[in-house]
Amino acid sequence: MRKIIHVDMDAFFASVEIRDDPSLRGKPVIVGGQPNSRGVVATCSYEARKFGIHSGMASSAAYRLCPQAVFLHPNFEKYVAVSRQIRQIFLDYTDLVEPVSIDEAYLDVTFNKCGIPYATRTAREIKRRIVQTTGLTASAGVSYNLFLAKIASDYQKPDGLTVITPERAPEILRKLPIGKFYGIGKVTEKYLLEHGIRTGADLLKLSKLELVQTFGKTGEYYYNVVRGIDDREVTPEHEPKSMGTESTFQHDTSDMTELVPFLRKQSDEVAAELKKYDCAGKTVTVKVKFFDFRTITRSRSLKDYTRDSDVIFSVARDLLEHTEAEKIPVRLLGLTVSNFPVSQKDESDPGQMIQPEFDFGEEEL
Ligand code: DCP
Ligand code: CA
Repeated sequence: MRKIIHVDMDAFFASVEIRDDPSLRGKPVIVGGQPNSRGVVATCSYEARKFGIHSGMASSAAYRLCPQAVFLHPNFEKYVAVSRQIRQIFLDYTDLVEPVSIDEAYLDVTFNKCGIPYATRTAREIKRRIVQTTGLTASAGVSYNLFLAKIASDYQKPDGLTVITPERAPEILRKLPIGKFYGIGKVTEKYLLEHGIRTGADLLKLSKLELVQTFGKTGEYYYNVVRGIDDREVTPEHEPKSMGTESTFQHDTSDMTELVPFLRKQSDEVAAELKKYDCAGKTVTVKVKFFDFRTITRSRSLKDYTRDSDVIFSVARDLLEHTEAEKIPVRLLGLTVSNFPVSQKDESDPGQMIQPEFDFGEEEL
């Protein structure tokens, strides 16, 4: 049984603006386009939501519903900065963090770095640290799969903490409006409502065959998710540790006038890849596989990080010239740049990994 936490900041853009201008506290605040523009509402404070205002609505329509609302332009740099801060907090608890948007992430805390035995306690601590660090509140959901954790975080917004245990899941799923199920978008929701399927309880009545015939592969997912089954895993952001390329020659060769231009081309490719992913590395490695499949690697570390094709090439060439490539026919050449700047994620101490007995903690719905 896994322990998944879904964390979602409350009225995110609006909360950041209110934090930075306390005179806005308690007022309907709308972040997005101005009322006299063609813009839309990015988000709004909970006070504004009472007037029926929501994300995606035309700002002019929002103004008609609540003329006294304060309309603000978004400050994306500020939101990204907060997003980084919360992600850093998550990484103190687990490396299995999957950000889903600027203000939302899934965490798999089945094995957590701090040895906290309860997912609920972990979630409470994360919420506390988010307030401490950013001055903002988040809602958290705790459960045994991603879908239920997400439903849970939405349950008691704002500043909520909800646990969905395996015992409570069936009841919650039966009552859940059909549009809230993962993968059911506006079109499918409309279709299902037209066919009298309004809640999880209605969805439960449909057989797997019926669902697959109507919705294809997704139908199978609907069948499972309403039964509390969701096998999706928390997939952390991919952080490359190195970038490289290798290829085999058409004919084995010891001819430097063939090998060196090959390495030049590989240096250009690796440099382009490093630029594309905004990476730079300190270590250049050349791999040589000889005709008899004997393979060697030669590396050198530089003083500075580089993604410069000329620098990479000159090091790689020197490394190659110090091998037996000129004497023994070469079958394959590879070039890799590694030793990227250590991200804070890698610096954090993995600490003691413990697997506590299964328990969501003391919290009940
Ligand atoms: N956002 C946007 N346009 C949308 C939806 C959202 O620009 N149509 C932005 C503004 C939100 C942020 O993304 O602040 C996060 O979106 P959420 O859906 O999580 O909404 P909020 O965080 O604003 O509110 P909630 O408390 O309901 O999570
Ligand atoms: Ca949010």
